[in-house]
This record gives sequence, structure tokens and C-alpha cells, in this order.
Amino acid sequence: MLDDLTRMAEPYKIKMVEPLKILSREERIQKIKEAGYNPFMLKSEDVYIDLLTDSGTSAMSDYQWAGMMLGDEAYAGSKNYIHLCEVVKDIFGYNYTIPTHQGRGAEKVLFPLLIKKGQYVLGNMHFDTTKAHIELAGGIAKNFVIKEAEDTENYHPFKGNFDTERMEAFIKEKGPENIAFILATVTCNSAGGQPVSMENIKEVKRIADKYGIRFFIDAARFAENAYFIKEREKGYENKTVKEIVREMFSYAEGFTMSAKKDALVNIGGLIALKDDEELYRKVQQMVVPMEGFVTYGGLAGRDMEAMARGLEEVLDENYLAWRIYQIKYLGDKLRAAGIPIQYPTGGHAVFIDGKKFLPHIPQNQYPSQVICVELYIEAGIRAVEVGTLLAGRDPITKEEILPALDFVRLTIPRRVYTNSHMDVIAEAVKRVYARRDTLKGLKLVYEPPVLRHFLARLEPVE
Ligand code: PLI
Repeated sequence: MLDDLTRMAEPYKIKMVEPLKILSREERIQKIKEAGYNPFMLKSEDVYIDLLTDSGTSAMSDYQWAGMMLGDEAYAGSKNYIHLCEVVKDIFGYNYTIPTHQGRGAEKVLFPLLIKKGQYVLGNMHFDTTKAHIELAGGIAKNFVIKEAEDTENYHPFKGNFDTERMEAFIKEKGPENIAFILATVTCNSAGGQPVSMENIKEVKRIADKYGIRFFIDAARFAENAYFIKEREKGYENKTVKEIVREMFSYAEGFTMSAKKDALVNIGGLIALKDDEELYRKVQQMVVPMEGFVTYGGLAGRDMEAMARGLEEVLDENYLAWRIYQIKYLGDKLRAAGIPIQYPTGGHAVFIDGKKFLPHIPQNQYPSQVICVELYIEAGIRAVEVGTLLAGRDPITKEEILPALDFVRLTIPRRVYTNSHMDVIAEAVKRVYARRDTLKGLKLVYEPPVLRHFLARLEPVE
């Protein structure tokens, strides 16, 4: 049972530490210049607090590390694979499990089996690699997240929900035969780590059944989503998170998962299918040339053992209560200082609204990227832009896409930083905010044609 004390401190203690290097302000100014004003180009050892991503950055538990020593490194039929299958069956109720090297590996294997050229894949909001793999498989990615997600100021308990009316109208317009499948991303990363309600998942399932369309889940942050359902959705307050997860996944026929998030491991992914044996056979055939034999899919036995244990650990409700509380703790500090963020805070990150933070910088001068650069200069914090730089260009007109949501994502790795670090982050954001009127935009000096944000180089606008 949860009690108030759970939220006062981390429900784990530190057994091993990794020292952090702290550069001077002058050194940081030099480093970010050398990095082309792109935090992806920084060396991690030059970063004090790394908020680039929550993906693959978790601290594993002693129980997971102990499992690493029990790796059965057999090419076929590893006992760790069998353990992983048992855990997936126990948590999600799915019969078929196929490991992959990470989430995008799962997408690369599964999507071509589901998409015919020119078909649509409907989502609340597809993650960028997900969109890329839909397009590589010949499909067209469409987002149907509710409009409340674009209103960062006002509270909505489930900003990751589908606008099911708009989606159904689209299905009628295009014809169900032109829809490959529906994919619900839980939590919805691109909208701010926002959860999807059980009611909404059920409604998506109802529509999928009505039109004979397949329904899958992008399960990267499944446990955080389930915890929000427990906290916010009527009728779920007395269920366990595990029961909620089981119900969520009962409505879908399969999932892809980046295990680098809620499975609490540094590498790994999964495809799991409820009971479609025919699709399972096809996935097996595809995974062998793409990722590796069906019982390892690009992972070592020890990685699969750590994943199996991580999937169980993440359902610990004391852990989840702390996790969600820590993000809220940072978000509340920023809001109290008048800093515009996506409200309420999501499950894995605080998202600063870059357009509201720097209204004087035009969106095509990357206001959110400017804030990332300044956070590094201010305190050695590495955040990530999820806005105009990431959105890239329209493939046909080559015009820059100006997304409605232009964010700085302060992504919190799991079990890594303490609330003292959250205090430093909040203070640094406040100091940048205090001098916001003096900040200038950025312009591109090197722009790769695809996924430009990773390798782009920029410089300040004069
Ligand atoms: O990074 P991968 O290949 O393990 O997973 C891709 C992926 C799929 N779905 C979702 C919702 C993601 O968030 C995701 C990866 N996210 C990253 C890397 C992130 O920084 O958010």
C-alpha cells in the first residue's frame, strides 16, 4: 500500500556512484560553440546533469545486475529468453514474445508486415522513429491527439488521448481498407509524456473492431501510463498497476516496446502478440535476417534477463509513485516561478513551452534550441529540443514545418538523479528565464536531409 511517506524520498538507496565533472562557465561556452550549438554533439563527460533522454539511461537495480551474471549466452533457446516470455505472459497476457535490439528494431520488423503501400497508420502522436518506420514501410503516419494537448497552460488529466471522433471521420473518409492499423503510444511522448485513459483505449478498440482495423500499442512507457490511470481515472483507484496494465493490453492485439524506458534496461526492445499465430510466424521469419535468431533478437542472454527483471520491478507502486512525483516536483517548481510548461507534467519529463518562454524569437530561429543552449551554459544541463529543429522540413515543399508544440524536454532518467539535482535544474531554468529578453535566435549552418536535429550545426543569429 502507498502512504504519504513514499513520496518524501526515493524508495531505494545508492550502492554505486558515478562522479560528475563540472566545467566552468567559460569552458561550457566554448564546448557548446564547438558542438555547433547542438547538445547532441557534446561529449557526455562535459555534461553535469544529462536530461537528453530517459531512454537507456536508467540505473539498474542490484537484482537486475545479479541477473546479468546469470546470462545464458546460447544462440538458441536461452533460459533468459524463456524467462522473458514468462514475464511478458504474466504481465501482459500475451502468448508470443520476440526480443529486438531496441524499440525501432521492433518497428522495423513488424511494420512492413502490416502496411501496404499508401495505407495510413493512425496514432495519438507517433514518435519520430515510429513515423520514420511507417514511412519506410510505404505507409503514411497520421496523428489524432486531442486538441487539449496543444493548450499547454490548462489541465487535462489525459492529454495523450485520441480524438476518436476525428479519427473515426478520417476512417470513413479514406475507407477502412486504407488504414493499416491503429497505434496507441502510452504515454504519449511527443505531447509531453501525457497518458491515455482506459476509457479512450477502449473507445479506440471499439472503433477498430467496428471497421475491422488492427490495434497495437507502442508500449515504451506502459507502467507510467498505468500509474496515471490509477491516480486519475474513476474506478481504477483500488486496482493494482499490474491489473491496470493487463486490462490496457487486453484491448490490443500486440505491442512494440522500447525496453530502454519502462523496462529499466540500457538496451533492448520487444514485439509481443496476444494470440495471432500467423502474424507471429511472419515476425519470426522477418526477425532472423534483421535482428537475429528468434530467441535473442539482437540481445545477449544477460540483457534479456535484466529486461525480464526490469519489467517486474517497474510495476512496484512505491517506485512509480516516486517516479511520477519527482517529475511533478520539478514541474511545480518551474510553474511556481511562472515558467510556461506542458501542464500537468507527464510521466518522464518536464516539457517547457519554448514559444511562450521566448516569444520574441521567431519559431524558425528555434527558440527551444536556444533555451537548451542556455541551460548548458548556465549549469551544464543537457536538455533536448522537441520542436522546430526536430520537426524538419516538408518533404515536398521543403518549407520548414512549424509545429504547434515547440518544447524543451527536461527528460529525467529513471532512478538516476535526486531531488537535489531537480533543485539545480529548476534554479538554472529560472536564471535563464530571468535573462530571456537578452537571448537571440539560432540559424542552421549545416543541415542533414533526414533527422537533421541529431547532427545539425547552428550559430547565433546576429
Ligand atoms: O529508441 P528506441 O529505438 O529504443 O525506441 C524508439 C521509440 C519508440 N516509441 C517511443 C514512444 C519512443 O519514445 C521511442 C524512443 N524514444 C526516445 C529515444 C526518446 O528520447 O524519447
